[in-house]
Amino acid sequence: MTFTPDTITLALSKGRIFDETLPLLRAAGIEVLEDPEKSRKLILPTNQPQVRVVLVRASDVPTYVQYGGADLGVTGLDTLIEHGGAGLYQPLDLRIARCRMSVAVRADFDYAQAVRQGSRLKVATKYVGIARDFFAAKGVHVDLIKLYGSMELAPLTGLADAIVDLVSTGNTLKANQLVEVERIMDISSRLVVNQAALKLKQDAIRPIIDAFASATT
Ligand code: PRT
Ligand code: MG
Repeated sequence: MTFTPDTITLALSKGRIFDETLPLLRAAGIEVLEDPEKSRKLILPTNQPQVRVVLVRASDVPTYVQYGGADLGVTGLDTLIEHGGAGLYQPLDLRIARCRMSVAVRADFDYAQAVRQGSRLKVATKYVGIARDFFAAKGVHVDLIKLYGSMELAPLTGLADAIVDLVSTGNTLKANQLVEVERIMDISSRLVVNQAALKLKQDAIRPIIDAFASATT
């Protein structure tokens, strides 16, 4: 594999985004030639010599695309909002990896009353930007505690009154005796494209966007 300036690099994260992007790639005639769950490689070749996939941490996808480490990528709206979207063209809602961003508390915590009384809430989350905007719009004062994972543990240990996290089936909340008290927004994954790459590599990138668009609708 040689990487000419015409090489197209697509950033994906392992797991649900990779898995749910595969059918869209197939619709664009692109087959990834290695299974990321079996290989330790971070750069995966495809059946198209000029197209490669790079595997990055989910929260790093927008950064890779912003700075041109990848020409395009697939990222959750949650991650995209936290990143801010600078330098990114966002042509498509891919409608994959769907879930919702919610507020959850311990079943024995009276959230409605805490809000009514104007109490100051301790909120633990990985999504501090989304949480800050949401509570500010509600006029609720919060102390935000930034976490990198296992948010569900925060209300159970007394670290926080509430969490802001992604919910899909609700099983994780249920297993930890937490209840969803607000739905902040619906989440799905977006195609993001480096703005300079879109101009310079139009002929290669446009067909991919178009194929994704027809496979999505
Ligand atoms: O895992 P890592 O720290 O590397 O990064 P990540 O967690 O951001 O990556 P990944 O692959 O887990 O998620 C990538 C994207 O998938 C997210 O940015 C979302 O846009 C989307 N997505 C869709 C989800 C879920 N559904 C989801 N259920 N991301 C996470 N979850 C987690 C949630 O945080 C909670 O812990 O699953 C748990 C809840 O699931 P249920 O089904 O029990 O409700
Ligand atoms: Mg995860």
